[in-house]
Amino acid sequence: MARAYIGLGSNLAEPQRQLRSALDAIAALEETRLLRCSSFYRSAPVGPAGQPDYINAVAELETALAPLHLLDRLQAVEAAHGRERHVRWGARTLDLDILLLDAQRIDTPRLQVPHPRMTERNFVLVPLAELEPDLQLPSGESIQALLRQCPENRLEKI
Ligand code: PH2
Ligand code: MG
Ligand code: MG
Repeated sequence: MARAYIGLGSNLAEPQRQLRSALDAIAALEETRLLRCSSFYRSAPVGPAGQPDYINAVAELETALAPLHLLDRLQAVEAAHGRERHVRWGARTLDLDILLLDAQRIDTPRLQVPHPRMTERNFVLVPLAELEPDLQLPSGESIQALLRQCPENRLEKI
């Protein structure tokens, strides 16, 4: 079994409802156990201007699915929540990102783990640190050090 941390984000169609529904869908995945979820956070959008605020959270899973199978299942959950892929970093009903898979490093066109932009995003680091305040990334960096270096972005626990 691998321990996985998944970033959840939504800024359309009742974002909190999207995240709750996504957690139900993740809990129902085969060979996977949903262990915990962080608080929900409201965050200012990073990316194109003029989009609504996001709701973000991080969930902790245990899974026997291979990394690309987990990605397939998470993308199916996104699609079932009306996710459409138009604008990079544009508004979305549901985004599920694999942040970490144990200490694995994966670098393929479809999947990069750790998530390549997670260290610059306080809407990822803050909920992740809520779950795992002593976490070390595969790079050896501690989450507390990353949090200190991370750009400020409006973030509020709900
Ligand atoms: N996701 C993005 C782009 N920008 N901004 C916030 N605040 N939260 C997100 O989850 C987010 C974003 C692309 O995945
Ligand atoms: Mg994302
Ligand atoms: Mg994504």
